[in-house]
Amino acid sequence: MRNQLFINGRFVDAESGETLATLNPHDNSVITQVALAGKADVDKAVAAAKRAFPAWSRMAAADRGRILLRLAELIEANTEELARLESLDTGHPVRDSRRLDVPRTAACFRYFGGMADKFQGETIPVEAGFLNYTLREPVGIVGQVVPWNFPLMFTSWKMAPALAAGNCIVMKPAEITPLSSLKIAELMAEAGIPEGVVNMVPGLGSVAGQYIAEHPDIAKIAFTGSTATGRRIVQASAGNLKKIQLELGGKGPNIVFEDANLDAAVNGSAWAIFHNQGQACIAGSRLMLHEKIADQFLDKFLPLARSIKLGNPLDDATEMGPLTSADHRDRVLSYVEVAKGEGGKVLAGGAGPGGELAGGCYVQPTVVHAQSFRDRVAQEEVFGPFVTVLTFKNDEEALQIADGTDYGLGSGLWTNNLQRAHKVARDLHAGMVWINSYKRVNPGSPFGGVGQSGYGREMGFDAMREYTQVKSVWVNV
Ligand code: TAP
Repeated sequence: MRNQLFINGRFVDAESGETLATLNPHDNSVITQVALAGKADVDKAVAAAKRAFPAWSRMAAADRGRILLRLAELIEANTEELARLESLDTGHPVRDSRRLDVPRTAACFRYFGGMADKFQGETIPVEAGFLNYTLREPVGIVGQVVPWNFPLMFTSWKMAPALAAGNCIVMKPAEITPLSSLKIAELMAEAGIPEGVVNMVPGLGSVAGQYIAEHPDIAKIAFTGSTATGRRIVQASAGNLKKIQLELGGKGPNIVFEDANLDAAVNGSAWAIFHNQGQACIAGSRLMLHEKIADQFLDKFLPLARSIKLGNPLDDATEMGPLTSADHRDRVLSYVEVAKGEGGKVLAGGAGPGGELAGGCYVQPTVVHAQSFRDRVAQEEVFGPFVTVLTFKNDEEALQIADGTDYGLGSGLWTNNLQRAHKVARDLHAGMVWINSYKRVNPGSPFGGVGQSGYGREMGFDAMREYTQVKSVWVNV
């Protein structure tokens, strides 16, 4: 298990010698001590990235692509180890890590490996006597700060387009979940990524993360995490006017109209909120039911929520694991009291499980019915297996509620009316809409939000635009 910083192609201790324990959320036992990067380590990582940049950025794009394709293969060949590491460190059920996180990580590197030599500039018809064309150039040294909810997948979402475009990277994984990202660093070296191109500095957000945001030699920062930290990053980045990309929180509306296929909507809505214990920025955390079908829907949804099998994430039979940390479990459970205080009703769950899981970071699948869409449980991101039920009378009210938060990330709707589906999709204030489905992601499809959910897009051609800058060249012909 890799537990050191990865700088200039080597695993090394922190300059200070400091380490931080990473815990298993199943029972809070220590998995290992991980080196803790400070400012001096970030400086070393940036210096290594600067040295590597000229050769990496000028390498034939197809050659960069080939390395990423090799990496995708290595990830697939190491599926079991990566899946178990991710589950051990985060609490993801291993069957999800194996079936979703690892294949999606490989798919992302493969997609952008293929993209490397297909993302191109343009020729532009300007005035007579001149040829004008554009070059898509890498931004330079890119800082990337990732959270703890999907560490493996988010490592690929951030690194793959950045590398395909020819940038060098200094990445900080979340302090509580660094292990799978460090394994990816090891595989990157094996795949042939030259030393210094990728540097990994696990450390505290307030120290290493903050310093990456401030660093004068880092040209761009890409961040996924909370809106509050996003704001801090924008402020810290102002010194050298970094290019910024933010993927922040959400409070996803998942709207079930009266004409929906109820069975599909019930299953899809459970997936929308309970996958990864609800720790997803795009989780369908506001379950909005048309009042005509609300009771019928809940008659099916509540037993399904109660039937989800909690357990050790390393057990193949487990459907829901623990939350990723004890602090976070306590924060999620505090919203049960918030709901009660607001006059909400707890329809399912609302506590940690007893028995042998009592010592871990577990929370039962929780469903609360809120009085108003303005209540805190209908406005604030809980980020756990906690769904707030709201009812509506018509399409107009559905949109008012759906768009009635500061966020605008993922959203979903269930209906058999084609016209309504497209009209509501158009009117939703959101970066992503799923119709008769929820929480689909693909490396080709842009991912990101509006409003307090951030700006910029991951995935697809949009991600390549984020990681390049345009140079316009005029030729006097
Ligand atoms: P954040 O503080 O936003 O953590 C995300 C990442 O940012 C971590 O790597 C963190 O480092 C780092 N970070 C923290 N302070 C920083 C700073 N001043 N400068 C640069 N980087 C910094 O999230 P959290 O406190 O762990 O979770 C709180 C809430 O955020 C959650 O309950 C949830 O609502 C939201 N959240 C959203 C997402 C997504 S996908 N949108 C993901 C995670 C959390 P350390 O963790 O190492 O300190």
